[in-house]
Amino acid sequence: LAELGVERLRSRVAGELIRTRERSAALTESVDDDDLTRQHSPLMSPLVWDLAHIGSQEELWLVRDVGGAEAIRPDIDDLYDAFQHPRRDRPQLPLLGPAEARSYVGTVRQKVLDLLDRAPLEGRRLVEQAFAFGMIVQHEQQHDETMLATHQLRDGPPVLTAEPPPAASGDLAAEVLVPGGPFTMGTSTEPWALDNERPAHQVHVADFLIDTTPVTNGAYRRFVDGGGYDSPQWWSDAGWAYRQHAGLGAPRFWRRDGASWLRRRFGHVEPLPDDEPVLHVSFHEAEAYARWAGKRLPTEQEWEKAARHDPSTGRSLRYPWGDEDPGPEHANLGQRHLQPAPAGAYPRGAAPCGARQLIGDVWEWTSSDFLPYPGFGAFPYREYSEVFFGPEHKVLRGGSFGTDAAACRGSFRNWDLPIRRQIFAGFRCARTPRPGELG
Ligand code: AVJ
Ligand code: FE
Repeated sequence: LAELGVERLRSRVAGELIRTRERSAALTESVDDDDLTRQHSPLMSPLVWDLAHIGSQEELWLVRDVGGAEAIRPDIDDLYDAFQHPRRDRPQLPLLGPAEARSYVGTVRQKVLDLLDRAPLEGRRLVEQAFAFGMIVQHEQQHDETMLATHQLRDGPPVLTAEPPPAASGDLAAEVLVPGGPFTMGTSTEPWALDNERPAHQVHVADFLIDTTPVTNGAYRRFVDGGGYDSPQWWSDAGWAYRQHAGLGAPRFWRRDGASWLRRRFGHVEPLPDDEPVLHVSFHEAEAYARWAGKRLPTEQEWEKAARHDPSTGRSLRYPWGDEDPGPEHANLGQRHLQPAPAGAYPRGAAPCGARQLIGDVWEWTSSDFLPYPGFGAFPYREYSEVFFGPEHKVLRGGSFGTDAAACRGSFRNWDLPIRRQIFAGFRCARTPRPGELG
């Protein structure tokens, strides 16, 4: 960080803040005020809550904590505290209206850009301060992905547009072997890594095979059409109870059309594309599919080893393709496309083991609970991740087409409840080699 030079750091941070705000604006300007204030699903906040919450966090962390400035709107702290009000209750709160919310986030941002101009960004506090700005960029980007999920839940004609993703290329083996041995998991050097990604530590992972690509709609459809949702043998007890209670019969947003399937995507109803990674499945559905396929979900450790371990150097890479920041040739990130690319796209994003699309396209469920790494220290707040550690949350890895590069890397950890389907999540399978299989 220090090597970057303070002026370059300032302009990089300002650039990221501005670029991120453009996305928040696009997501909240593409719908009318009624759409902004309405709740499209009890699982989600009204879009106008996310918008003002973005400003409120920015006021708390940057204007007040880093800048030491006076509060702008201390009266709304509680309204936008995610821990005080569950999403389902947020539409009943006396929220700022669309115009007020826009003007509030603009006021906060102006103060933050002024602060960035005069922040000393030096000495002992450099890393801490630069991290606080990075954390706010990532926080806004995470809410932009959440707002994109709200757009997916919203009824009505399409309002968002994007070009289609690139095609698949090359003949791929279905799975690749990752030989057993140690690797370095997590990071102590990635400047914007959040507390839960730290510190770097050695982990021993036994031989495993992992799918080269995420599981596709075509493959998943065979599970659905073959009665997978009516066969408790494939499901865990908790998964089956959830499947029964929620009356699940297919991934969210699928609709039967005679013998085939349609899916709804940001207001477009279209034939289900067989070659695209399956999306909008819960952990329980992913786990049931894997068992049906004679496989299992990868552990978080296996996933990260497949994504980052470079056997030629023994190092862990920042991304599957190397240490270079993500570009459009590497991965489907940043809402550049509003759907996953077909399985087998992004040859330049392949990991050393040969697996593709580990970053971008769809978040991937792992079999692991969200737990701290050895040596974990909460930073800057317990509320960012520590309060979520435990068996009730499962880890997702890799980011989706809705995730921005600023909030995605090989070490990045996402988490959610195993019943959640509105997030842009799919999965890939793994398995332990059969005795004698490897010769
Ligand atoms: C990391 C995506 C689980 O959205 O709940 C946003 C990110 N934390 N505001 C979430 C987050 C606080 C978080 N996830
Ligand atoms: Fe938040």
